Amino acid sequence: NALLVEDRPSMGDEELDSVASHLPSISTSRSEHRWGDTTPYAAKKKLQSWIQLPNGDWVLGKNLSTSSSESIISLPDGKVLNVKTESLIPANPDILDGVDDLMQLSYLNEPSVLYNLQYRYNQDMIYTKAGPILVAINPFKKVPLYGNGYIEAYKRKSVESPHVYAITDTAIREMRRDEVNQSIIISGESGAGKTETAKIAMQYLAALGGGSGIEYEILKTNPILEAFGNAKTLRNDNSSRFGKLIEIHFSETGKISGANIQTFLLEKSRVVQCTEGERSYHIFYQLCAGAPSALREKLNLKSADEYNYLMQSNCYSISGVNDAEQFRIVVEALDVVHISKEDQQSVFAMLAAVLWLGDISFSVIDNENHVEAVTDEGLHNVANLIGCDAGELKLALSTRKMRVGNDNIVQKLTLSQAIDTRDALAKSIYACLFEWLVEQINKSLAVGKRRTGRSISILDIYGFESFDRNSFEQFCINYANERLQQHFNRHLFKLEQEEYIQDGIDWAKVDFEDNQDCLSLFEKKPLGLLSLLDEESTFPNGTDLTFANKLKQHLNSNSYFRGERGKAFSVCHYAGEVTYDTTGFLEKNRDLLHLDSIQLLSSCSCHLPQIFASSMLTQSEKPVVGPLYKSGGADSQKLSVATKFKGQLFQLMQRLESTTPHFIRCIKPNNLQSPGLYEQTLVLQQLRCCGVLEVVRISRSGFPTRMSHQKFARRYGFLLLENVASQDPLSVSVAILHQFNILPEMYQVGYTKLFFRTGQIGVLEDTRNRTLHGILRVQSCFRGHQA
Ligand code: AD9
Ligand code: MG
Repeated sequence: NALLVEDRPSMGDEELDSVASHLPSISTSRSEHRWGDTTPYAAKKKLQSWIQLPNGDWVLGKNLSTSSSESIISLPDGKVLNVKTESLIPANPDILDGVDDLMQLSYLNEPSVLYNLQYRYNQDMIYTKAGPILVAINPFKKVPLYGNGYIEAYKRKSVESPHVYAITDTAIREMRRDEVNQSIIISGESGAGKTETAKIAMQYLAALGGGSGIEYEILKTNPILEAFGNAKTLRNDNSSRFGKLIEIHFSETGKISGANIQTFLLEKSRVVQCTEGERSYHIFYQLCAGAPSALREKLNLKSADEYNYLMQSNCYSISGVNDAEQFRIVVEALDVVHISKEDQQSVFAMLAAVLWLGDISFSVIDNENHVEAVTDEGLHNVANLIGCDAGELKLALSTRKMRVGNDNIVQKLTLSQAIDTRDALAKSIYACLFEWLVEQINKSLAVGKRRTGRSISILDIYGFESFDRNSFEQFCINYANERLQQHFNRHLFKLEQEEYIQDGIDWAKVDFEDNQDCLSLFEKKPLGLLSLLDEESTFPNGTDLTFANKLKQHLNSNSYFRGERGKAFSVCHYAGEVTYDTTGFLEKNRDLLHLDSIQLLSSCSCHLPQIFASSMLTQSEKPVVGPLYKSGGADSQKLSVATKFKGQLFQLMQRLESTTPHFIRCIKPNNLQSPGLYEQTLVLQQLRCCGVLEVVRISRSGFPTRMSHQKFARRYGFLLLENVASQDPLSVSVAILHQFNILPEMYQVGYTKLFFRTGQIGVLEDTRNRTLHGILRVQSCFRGHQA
């Protein structure tokens, strides 16, 4: 690895090492001693810099000579380069290699951050702190960091390395100490490890707060929600297609007393449509592979590769996963969360109904291209499974009742309208089933009587997304991330501010950026992205194009918005610019299910369809004949998807505001889901998107390096050329600052600590190392003479 080439000195290593080991360390953290020990001391005498290669990767170069304009640099592969001095980015002294917390780095630049994370990742140390955040880099293999032994060690605080366990432990302690609810906010892009991280945190909570037995139930919600809400995508074999907040409640004795799960924005479209190489939700394949014969017969099940909805993506299995075995695990988990066998049968019937819906076909019945559902196996099976008359189902899929003026008329459907109606029904049944399941689970986990009202919430939510083509889903996801980012910024700002105030520092000199302007672009009424989307969604003649044009007409002067060619527009998010293609926006936002379909469900003899219908009707004020979705005005009936999501998000933020947050940022080191591969540019882009570099930037704009007066005086005091009158650490420290001409704006003197702008300590360290090296050379010469 190019970055890890060691700068081995030719002689005197041991001697230098032994002297170095007697010097006070720059930090008290144990792990740092560990890293410090592995590095030959003499390596520190040379100044090192980062040089960017044409492919974007960074390599560590040795400065052979430097003038103000040009420098001669030798690269790890032996090449010597002549480069502009201003293009060099300073590297940290080797003593800081692999530090536990990026904030300990003297130079907080991007290559140094990347290198430090990689240094640790290569040794399976996948967790690193960045100030208050935990960074977790997906190992894509089993790493020996988990289980009871580790849980016990973190509980006793006998290990200090950053870990999800450590974060969770802090959350538990702070909940008890401050009597404030806590939250663990996990984000990162698809496949970065959020869901695994959430499970690791839950494992720790269950181990520490277990005892009542409810913790076992809580852990069993994972296989259920993953079966119904996760799918294989091109990015992740087990991708969550919904956001999740699980709130775990504690009793006065510190035991888990119950939990509550809230889910966000399930990707419904996957049920009816799925890209090549991806799969629909796991549960469909599990059911087809694992249902016992009596159930197969009852549901008339075929194998997965015979259903239209599952056939289109041409992908049926996941390597290393046995769907039949998973089905057994899910059924067992359903038992644990007290879903009755009868309800389980209904759930499977709904799943089969969805699959059979996809097999219903249509035939043209007149010369105006109107169609009618074909009375075949598919239609009969669906009718049987949901408990309705086959004729009624056929009618609901082939016609639409409308109210024109004062007349009720029946309109026949064209093929594409009929397919949309059928697919909308399948999507609704599945989404309702998912919601119903979560509701049942919540009933089972309902908090017992002996609760304290204290809780720890874990948020596993999709991170910022920017693809080649971004649609309505990315629009919602990125809006959510913009909200979370604001929460994050404000929290960090508060933390920093508290520390400065505590040490008597003038914190007004720290500047923070807020993303409020971008949020306003989304939320402003009536001329924000969400309002305009809702408005256009209510117009019968509104199309994606008219929507895009309206945006351009009203928002072009907003600096966070840019109209693009055709139906597209761009938003400047905190994590970068994203171009959205509005194709499908209106339809996805309306999420239309016609009243005919709802009425059909409510007439069914099975109880799940009835529950689904009534849940849809509670959203409508009055059942009228006609398209159900209309927003604003007297006959407002169903909230648009974006508005509902915005409401959920506000609620979520309110809940989070009242908690002490702990942030975990998951990073995916490569796109191949393969162990050991660390792609710098990919990691860098994520560090930027998930706010790690923002934290780094914020602290760089403040005074990130902190050292107590004592430690500073001890470490650099011997460099003083003149004796200081008073030997107290503060006077010695101030004398050092003066001697080295450290500019007043580069540091602040607090009550207990010195606060430095980034990079300042690096200069002192270099001088110290050069001086020490000089002393040693003199000593060894002297000894040579004696001999
Ligand atoms: V998505 O947005 O839901 O598509 P996640 O949730 O971020 O995504 P997930 O937790 O599912 O990613 O992790 C993806 C895969 O990485 C897992 O299936 C594991 O194979 C792998 N992984 C993640 N974290 C760990 C870990 N700590 N140890 C071992 C891991 N493997
Ligand atoms: Mg996930």
